[in-house]
Amino acid sequence: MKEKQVLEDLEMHLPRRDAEALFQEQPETGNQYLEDTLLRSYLETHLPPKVLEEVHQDLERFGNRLLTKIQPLSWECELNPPVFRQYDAWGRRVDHIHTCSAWRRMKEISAEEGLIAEAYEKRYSNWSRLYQAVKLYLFSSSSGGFSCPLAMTDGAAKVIESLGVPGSLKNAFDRLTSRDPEKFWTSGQWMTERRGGSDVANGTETVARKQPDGTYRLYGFKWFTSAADSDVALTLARIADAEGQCTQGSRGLSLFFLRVRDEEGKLNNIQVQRLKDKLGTRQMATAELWLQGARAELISAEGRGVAAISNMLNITRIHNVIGAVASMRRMISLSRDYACKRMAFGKLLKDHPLHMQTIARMEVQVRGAFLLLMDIVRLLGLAETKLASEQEQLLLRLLIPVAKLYTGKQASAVAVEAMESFGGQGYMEDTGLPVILRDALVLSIWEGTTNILSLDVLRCLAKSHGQVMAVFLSTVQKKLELASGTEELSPAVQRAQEAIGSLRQFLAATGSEQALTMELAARDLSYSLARIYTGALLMEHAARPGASSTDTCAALRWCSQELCPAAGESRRGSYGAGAALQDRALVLGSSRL
Ligand code: UCC
Repeated sequence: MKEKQVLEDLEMHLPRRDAEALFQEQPETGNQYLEDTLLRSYLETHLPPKVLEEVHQDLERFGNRLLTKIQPLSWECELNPPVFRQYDAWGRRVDHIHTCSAWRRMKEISAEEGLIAEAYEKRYSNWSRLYQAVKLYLFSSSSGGFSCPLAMTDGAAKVIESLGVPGSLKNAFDRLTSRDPEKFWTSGQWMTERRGGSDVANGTETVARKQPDGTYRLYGFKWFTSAADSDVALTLARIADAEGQCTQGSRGLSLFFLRVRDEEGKLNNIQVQRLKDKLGTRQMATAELWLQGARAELISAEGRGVAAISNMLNITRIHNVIGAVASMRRMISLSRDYACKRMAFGKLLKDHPLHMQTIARMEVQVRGAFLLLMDIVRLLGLAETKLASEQEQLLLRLLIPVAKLYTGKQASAVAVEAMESFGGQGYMEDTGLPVILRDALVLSIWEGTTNILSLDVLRCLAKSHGQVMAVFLSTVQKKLELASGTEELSPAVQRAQEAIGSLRQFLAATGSEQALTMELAARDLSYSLARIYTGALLMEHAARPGASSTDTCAALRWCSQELCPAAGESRRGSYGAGAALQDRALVLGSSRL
């Protein structure tokens, strides 16, 4: 009797049926194109009407396909990472990398959607590149990691195109840019060897030996080869002379093209040592490869390998920016949806001002990053159709490393912050949210770390003898002049003008300083360029006819942060020899100075 009462009480207070059911609503997104008001307003502002009409129809269709067909495949890719089988049952070495059917389907979809082809067919002239980037941006966070091979495929196609598509590479180019899933090839970019991935000039040990037929055989060990299931790859090696000697350093490096497997699927004298055990991007096979006489074709002038592959690097770095913006947009869209569904303390999260402030701060970040990305692909489109001025080409060269390094950091920060907006659920693997975080964390590492890219910014400034900076400043100035016609933007314009003044002073003061000063300032200088330029873009967007109050708000908020951290740090003496010694003491301990 007593026992029956206890059971009845339990049932009254906490019916088991309810406790077992899901009691929080899952955050979701709809058609990512239709829901992205900033993207749509950008396209409406910039695209010619005829192009906009066609592109709009395709993007709406693509947005639906992503939602209903592609996103489920993406999750399958995450659940079924590649598996490496080194030997068959009878002890024969097979080095087989097995990828799941969803991953292989992503390859077909990429071809069908023209995710690479669009940029090379140029059917919308200078707007084709931007249109391709928009599709990749929408695809990125539903791609199950397939954005990575696409980045390298695009980079390889770009290198081949820049060589004038030589006859020997015509077939490869056609396949890399094909819309036919049966023909479509992807490419790898094998740059990293066991001495590391940043100092390519000194770290590359792979040797190329010329064969009587004019081809080469490559011997070496590639330590980090992304998308090892790709059909072809571009890679660097040192050509050995008749005595077997190689030139060391950057001037000894040449660029090669190779097929990874032959028609029967047999590896091209390549052994797979193992797959990498990575924190994220687990959907993708990244491998250590031994090149044991892999047949390859020399595709750069001898000793010009780094300059030749930099065409690829600049494209993959833009893809990195696409990935960063896409991942921020996805996280924030999910946070926003959750805020409209989740009740806490008696009301929906969206009715808690502090919660909304947190998401709004992230929204400002992604808006800025998005406009920076659009500006870069707009410039790239102009350059690729020979419509870019010399100044625009210089600006593009500068903005690529600036955007790559800045958005990589933004993406990591936003992913962590957005995860918190789901409470403990954000930390649960089966929500899919940790995947977004893990995959975002690599964006500031691969394709050049933040510091390496900051040094690339210095390289770019030095090589142009000040011309790049002049173009940068005059471009920003023009945007500010445009924005100054809009009353509400005046506090932002003023802050940006002050930041430019500080930047000019900083450059004038450090121009004559030693290399150490510039090296110590490189990261803060790059951040300053990113913040000032992005602020100008946000203002430009907010000053257009038909802009919303949200556009103005985003511009004002962006510009209320410190826009020129380099000037402040310089005033604090952070870039002197004394500061460098203090840095060492802080890190190593004074006893080891
Ligand atoms: O392979 C990797 C993983 C693949 C994953 C793909 C993911 C794609 C995105 C995903 C989307 C979701 S990661 C590979 C990581 N490694 C790097 O990114 C390399 C990082 N290191 C650098 O960038 C270095 O700065 C180096 C390698 C460029 C430095 O080499 P050097 O030889 O010391 O540099 P130099 O001597 O300064 O440059 C040689 C030439 C110069 O031209 P000339 O000789 O005409 O004066 C430079 O101006 O190359 C030119 N150059 C460039 N040109 C160098 N960098 C560039 C550039 N970025 N653009 C144009």
